[in-house]
Amino acid sequence: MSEEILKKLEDAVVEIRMDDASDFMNQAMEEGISGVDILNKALVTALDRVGVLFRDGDYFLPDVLMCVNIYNQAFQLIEPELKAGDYEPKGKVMLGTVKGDTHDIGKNILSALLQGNGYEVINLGMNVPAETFLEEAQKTNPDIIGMSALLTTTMPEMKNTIELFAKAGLRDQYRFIIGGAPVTQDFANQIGADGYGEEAQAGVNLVKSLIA
Ligand code: B12
Repeated sequence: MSEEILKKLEDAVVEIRMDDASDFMNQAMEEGISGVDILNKALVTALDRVGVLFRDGDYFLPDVLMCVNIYNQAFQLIEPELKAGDYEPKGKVMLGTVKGDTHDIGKNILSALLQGNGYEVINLGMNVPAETFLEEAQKTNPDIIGMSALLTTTMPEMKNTIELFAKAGLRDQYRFIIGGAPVTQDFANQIGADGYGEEAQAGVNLVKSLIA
């Protein structure tokens, strides 16, 4: 039964049926399906399908934006559950999507899961220049700095950011982790990042191991 509702929810997001999506979201929550399952088995899978439709030219940018809008409304309903956890911060993580890049869905999922796992998150948002990462790090002193990029053209900003910290003599004060669909472990090695997470839960595990 729950698989069926999740599939209906996924289809409604992909097919831009806002009212249906809202109904299926309510049904899923009433059935007691966990926020993590709603996220991973309906909402993220929906965006994967939207990505394929966009890539193949079946969907255009306005279609993608409408899907993201429905996704965002659904995500808001489960976000409190994802964030609810024990509240003694285990460490501080600063997150941002790099300069030139306005994709923030994946980063925000990581942010919610980290908070749910008891980490304090400073979320700088999207399109964050290297200089802002540096200024904010000096102000807030995080243990870990996480950068996200979804465009091959913005991935080099991750390298620029780490290099700016190195120039300022501050590289070794922080651990840098990176992620986003085009990013790989090889790329992380190339730019001297301390870790790479393929998906948000892997990012949480990475933070746990780096802080422990
Ligand atoms: C939604 C979307 C948009 C939305 C973004 C809305 C938003 N607020 O984020 C809008 C419509 C605005 C958009 C715009 C554009 N987009 Co777009 N978009 C997408 C789409 C369909 C989904 C991305 C997404 O959110 N996925 C779901 C999330 C959950 O996945 P994720 O981000 O990868 O995150 C997961 C992991 O990667 C990881 N993770 C992410 N960050 C981090 C960070 C750390 C530290 C860690 C550990 C882990 C981690 O955890 C997450 C959860 O598991 C993708 C296609 C795709 N399948 O990726 C294209 C895609 C990324 N976009 C693309 C393009 C080209 C664009 C535009 C240039 C289009 C245009 N012509 O204007 C613009 C660029 C705008 C800009 N300057 O950034 C291309 C990129 C191609 C490339 N090789 O660079 C893609 C791949 C589509 C395609 N196939 O062509 N887009």
